[in-house]
Amino acid sequence: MPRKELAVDSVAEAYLALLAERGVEYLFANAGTDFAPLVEAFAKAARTGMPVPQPVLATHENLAFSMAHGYAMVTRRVPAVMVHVSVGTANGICGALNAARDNIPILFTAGRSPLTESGLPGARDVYIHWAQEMFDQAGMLREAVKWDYELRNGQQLETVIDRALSVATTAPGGPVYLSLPREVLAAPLPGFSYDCPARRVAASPPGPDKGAIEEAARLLAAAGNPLIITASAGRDPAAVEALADFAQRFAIPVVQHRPRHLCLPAEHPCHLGYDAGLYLDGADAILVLECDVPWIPSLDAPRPECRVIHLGVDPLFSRYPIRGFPCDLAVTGAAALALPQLGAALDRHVTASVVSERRRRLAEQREALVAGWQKTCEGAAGMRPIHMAWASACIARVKPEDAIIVNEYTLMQEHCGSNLPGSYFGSSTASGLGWGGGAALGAKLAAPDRLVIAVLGDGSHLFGNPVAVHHASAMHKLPVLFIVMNNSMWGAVRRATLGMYPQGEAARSNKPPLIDLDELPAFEQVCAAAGGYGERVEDPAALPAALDRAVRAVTVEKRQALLNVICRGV
Ligand SMILES: Cc1ncc(C[n+]2csc(CCOP(=O)(O)OP(=O)(O)O)c2C)c(N)n1
Ligand SMILES: [Mg+2]
Repeated sequence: MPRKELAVDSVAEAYLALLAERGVEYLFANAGTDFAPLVEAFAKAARTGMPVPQPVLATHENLAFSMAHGYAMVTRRVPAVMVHVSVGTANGICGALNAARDNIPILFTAGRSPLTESGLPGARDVYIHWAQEMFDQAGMLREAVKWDYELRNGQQLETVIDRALSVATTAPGGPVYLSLPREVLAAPLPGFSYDCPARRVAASPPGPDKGAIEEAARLLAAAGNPLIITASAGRDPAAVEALADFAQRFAIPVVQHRPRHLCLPAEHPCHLGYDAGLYLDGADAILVLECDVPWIPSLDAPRPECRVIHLGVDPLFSRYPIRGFPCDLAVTGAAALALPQLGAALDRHVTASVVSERRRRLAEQREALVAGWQKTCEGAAGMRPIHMAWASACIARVKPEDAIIVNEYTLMQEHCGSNLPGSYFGSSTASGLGWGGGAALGAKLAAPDRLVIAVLGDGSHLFGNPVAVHHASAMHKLPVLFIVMNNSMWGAVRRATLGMYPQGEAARSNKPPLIDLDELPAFEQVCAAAGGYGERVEDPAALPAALDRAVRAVTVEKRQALLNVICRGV
């Protein structure tokens, strides 16, 4: 088997070279004293031309992680993140929770305080090296990662990196964590050789069991009103095509509940929007496809006799402590592999007349749904403060077909649909806020020729460390269009309170506590302070032209832009 030899001086150099060799293009980093051997190795590589990942500086760990997340969701490649020992890890954990629930593979690494108090190269030489050490640094995030380990010596480097990458990328993907003590990185490593290509590779995605597919086909064939609910099937763009074909052939409606990816093109005739609650009652069989929460049981539920099939790489979501949706059949399998097989099996069971009757009904349902959306949008158009439906429709008007939308939960997709697989990304169901701005920058890094639009709430924008985000956009030349749907509040907290206590004190209060965000800064000026274009928009009629100007700033002037859209509350 072919092996490669590298002339390196340190483990740090070999580590970076191996990452590049294994396809890691970027290392998103927030540095500290633990980085000294890596900074040295990067500097040497810049002089010698040895291929290493490109270092991308991020001035907060949350930003580093969300940029990596954004890059990975678009490219489906593994990035590396490196943060400073225990404290940097602590700041990165929210990002790790988001990536874990979104099945995004990321090699999350952190230095470790030097282990030795003197003697070895890299031993402790700053007072923080005592206090920052922890008994179990990885213990903080073990629940959020698929695997964790510490690099103990250079001899084990190849095995450790290959294992980290193969575990992270094997479906269901997710972050892994590797700590890198400073002395180990600094240790001399005369002569490093490794397998090329790697001999420890990721496992193939699971293909479904034939019997389970046959049973699923039987259940769906027996149903008069089957329904598909999905959220993440589109993580794999090949699954979008498979789903579009499957739904179309059998005229099965598809609802995307809180989607994290585009699972079905918005104009597909089987697309029945985003609210599964509307159709649960009529369904007699439901295929829950790559979807952790297909409906909210305390609000809506299918009828007891409705049969429910769950299909996905981990259809039971085994890392969720509790998840009790009815499940008459669980099929383990990647959607792109399973749907064509399910289609072939279903073909043997269904009759053309059943399908054509269903197609007729589906067309009516879709027409009514789209007409309802249209009506809402028309009603919203003149509202001041601006209605999010109108803002979403205005975004739809300016966005090119291949634009990438990063939605930190405020865009209304029914008014701003996308058709291209890989063109829409919603926040992880872990919903650790502060993801959208960084994820949009990572998406732009992955797709420099596409317009990337981040749609954020005023609250989520602040969680995302806006100064750090705008600085990163300028520093790394990643022009993104940020749209802040600013309702001057944590509307979700208000909705939650009114939902639980509709007649309560808070509902009667003009200003219940912990909801309003008074005296918000002029977000557009923060963007402008970093060299971007910024505008505040209060008049709904002025929004389309403001969007045109902002898109122009991003696409023609190649600088970031932010529209601070003053929106209605909830
Ligand atoms: C890290 C983190 N902290 C707190 C929350 C709880 N939370 C969920 S939504 C929300 C408010 C978001 O406000 P905004 O982005 O303005 O959107 P709005 O609800 O106003 O539409 C908060 C605080 C969270 N999801 N993540
Ligand atoms: Mg808000």
